[in-house]
Amino acid sequence: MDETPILVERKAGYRVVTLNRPQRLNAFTEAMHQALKRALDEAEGDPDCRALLITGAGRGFCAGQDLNDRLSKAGETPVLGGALETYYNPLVRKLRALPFPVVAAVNGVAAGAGANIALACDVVLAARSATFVQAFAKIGLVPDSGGTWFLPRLVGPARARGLALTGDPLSAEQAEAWGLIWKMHDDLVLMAEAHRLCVHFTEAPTVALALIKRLLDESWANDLDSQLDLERETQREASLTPDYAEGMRAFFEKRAPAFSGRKSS
Ligand code: T3D
Repeated sequence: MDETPILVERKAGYRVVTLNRPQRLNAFTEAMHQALKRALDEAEGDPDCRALLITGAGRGFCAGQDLNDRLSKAGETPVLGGALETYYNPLVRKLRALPFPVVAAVNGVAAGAGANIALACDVVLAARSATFVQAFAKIGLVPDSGGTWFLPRLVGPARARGLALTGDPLSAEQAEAWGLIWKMHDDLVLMAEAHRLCVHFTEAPTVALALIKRLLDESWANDLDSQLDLERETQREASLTPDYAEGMRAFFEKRAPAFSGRKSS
């Protein structure tokens, strides 16, 4: 069943990573984590990769940890934390740090760590039929994979508490209305929209986008003064890229810019 837990498709300028354990709603096993890590490392190492699309095979996006791997024998109490340290936390950190936009196309239910891994992506699109479920409290756990960080920042403390404490599913429509995700699309057009966005990113000033990701993430820990300083330094960095020069030329020549996405020419 797990022969290929992650599928990778190379497109012109971006890659599509599909979580591929549809019988278990793409729940995570160690093999799937390892394959996903390889896929992300390879995308990061490819200078021609300027965006990444993550989606799920079948009717779900991802149901979080495969609970079959946590069944304990009689008399044993499993102590969790190891998988967070080894797999989930590095995965969330990697998604945030990838030097290009990561688009999640949430094609169906996203539960537990599956929901929060989607939220760790830069732009989250969801099918109308998708749901987001903080399933953890239903089995006596706490949200992980960044859930307690993303939720209050995205939807505010009251809604974050409601979602995390009840574990009730949130529809894609409500998720969009609350600002948990970027956009909901009808099921039939979700993937076309996700690809369209990735193609857009392949033509974008990739280094500036990576700097934007960093600025927005760091803003949570900064006061306004420090953030202004960081913007000044980051703007200097952006202005040294060939894409800034090209953007300026294109503006004055009244044409579309041809961004290379490279750090230097
Ligand atoms: O180290 C650590 O463990 C800590 C890390 C924790 C990270 C976590 O993610 S903890 C949270 C784990 N996830 C869950 O608790 C979610 C469990 N699943 C559900 O609550 C429901 O399946 C869903 C709400 C996601 C979807 O419900 P529904 O009715 O659409 O589908 P279903 O019938 O429940 O599931 C379909 C099949 O997938 C089913 O198998 P079957 O009966 O057809 O053979 C079901 O057992 C399987 N499945 C769904 N989620 C998981 C799973 N199998 C293993 N692990 C799962 N997480």
